[in-house]
Order: sequence, then C-alpha cells, then structure tokens
Amino acid sequence: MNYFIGTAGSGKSTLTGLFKDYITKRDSEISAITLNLDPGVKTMPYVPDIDIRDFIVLEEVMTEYELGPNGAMILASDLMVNFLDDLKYEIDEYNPDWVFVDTAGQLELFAFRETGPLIASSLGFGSIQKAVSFLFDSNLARRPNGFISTLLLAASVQFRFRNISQINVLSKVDLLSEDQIEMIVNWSQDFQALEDSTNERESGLIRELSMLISEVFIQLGSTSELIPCSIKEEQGLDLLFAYYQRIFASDKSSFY
Ligand SMILES: Nc1nc2c(ncn2[C@@H]2O[C@H](COP(=O)(O)OP(=O)(O)OP(=O)(O)O)[C@@H](O)[C@H]2O)c(=O)[nH]1
Ligand SMILES: [Mg+2]
Repeated sequence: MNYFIGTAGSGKSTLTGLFKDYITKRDSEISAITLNLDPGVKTMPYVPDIDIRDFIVLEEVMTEYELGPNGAMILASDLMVNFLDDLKYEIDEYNPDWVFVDTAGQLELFAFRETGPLIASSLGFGSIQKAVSFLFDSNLARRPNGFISTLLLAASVQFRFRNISQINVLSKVDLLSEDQIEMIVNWSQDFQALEDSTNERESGLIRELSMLISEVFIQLGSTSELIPCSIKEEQGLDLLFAYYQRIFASDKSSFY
C-alpha cells in the first residue's frame, strides 16, 4: 500500500494513475488498484477504483455545515475516518496485490491533522506493508531555498508517519536539464553541496535561514536519496518500483 503525498500540483494524481498501469503492464499476474482520498477534487487524470467522494462530497459538506471551501475541506478530511470500514470493505473486495493511494493537494490536511496517520494505520493493519512516496516538485526543488522548504515538509511527513518507510521522489524532471537533476539529487545526499549552492545562489535573510536549516540536516546525517521521475517521459518508474520492492521484500505475496 503506497501513499503519494506532496505539495499541491506536485503530480500525485498523475503518478497514482500511471503507476497502477505501469505495474499491471509489467506483470499481468499482479493486481493493483487506486484509491482516491481527496474529497475535494473535481477532475482527475485517472478513474479511481475506490473513491472517498462516494462517501463525502465537498459541496454537500459546504451546504450542510454552512462552510466555505477551505473550512469544508478541513471538515471533509476529518470526516474521512468515519468511512474507514467502508474503504476497508471495498479494498478487500478487490483483494489486490497493490493499493496506490492518492491524497489531497493540501498536504497539511492529510499529513498534519490526525486523519492521515489514522487512516494509514487502520487501512494498513496487520501484515499489510506500507510506504509513503513524498513528491518533490521540480518546479520548487530547482532552487536551494525551494529544495530546503520541500525537504522540511518531507521530514515533517516522515515524522508524522514514523512507522512507515518513506521514499522521496523528484517529480517532473522533464522540466530540468540532466545537470540540474544531478545537482538536486546530490543535494539530497550531500548537504555540504546544498550549503555551497545556497551560498552561491541565495542572498540576505533567505540565505541565512537556508544555511541554518541545511546545517541542521548536515548534523542529522543524510536523508533518503531522491528518485528522479517524469510521468511525461515515463522516466524513473523502474527505479521507483525497485525501491518499493526493496521496502516490501520481506513478504512478496502481500504488497498491500
Ligand atoms: N512536465 C510534467 N508535468 C507533470 C508531470 N506529472 C504531472 N504533471 C502536471 O502537473 C499538473 C498537476 O498534476 P497532478 O497529478 O494533478 O498533481 P497533484 O499533486 O495530484 O495535484 P493536487 O491534487 O491538485 O495537489 C498537471 O498539469 C500534470 O499534467 C510530469 O512528470 N512532467
Ligand atoms: Mg491530485
């Protein structure tokens, strides 16, 4: 069971749909399903097999509780926990090898309130293996300060879902040159390089703050390596799959 989490527009939904297709094309014996946990989404790049919108509709929450879109989205996310048994039932009906879970654009609703960790522990109980794939949007991560902000978010998500292995993915790498990709992946492994780039490319308060934060990461040791991925060019999917396999290696018969 894999949860795609990341900043708004980082490519979670596209990757969810594509990865299901990728995995089933790779091995027709493997069954995979998609689960949409974004109650507010209007249009999606794939048709989810299981959809929280069958149980909670944002517009109805707005009308019933007389809330604006943001307040309703917070409440709708919190209300998801009432439908855990229904979601579990639907997943069991499919009895899949893999479940790819798409989460809301406002990542704080899923990751920083109680909902996400509660859903992750309830839906993935017992021997069901779980992973979080955190998306670093190339649009943000191409500059040291954007990279550092995303790194902080990724670290907070890791902290919230601390019992679940996390893979960090650099999404939309078709927007970057080979050199840029190499440099950003290197930042995730060598925080001294990140500090050097910060020094070169940022100035004033942003530079100072970025340097302080990268110092903290230097002291903490390295985080996981970023996996470059592009949906447009179908790049990095093999590598991402290899990482999932490594995480789930202990029980190949039950990936979800
Ligand atoms: N260039 C490029 N664009 C991409 C890629 N993946 C997704 N996109 C585009 O990025 C935009 C957002 O993609 P989504 O998959 O909807 O992103 P999301 O994280 O689900 O968005 P929210 O749910 O709104 O937070 C769309 O216009 C996609 O076509 C990619 O690999 N390369
Ligand atoms: Mg989405």
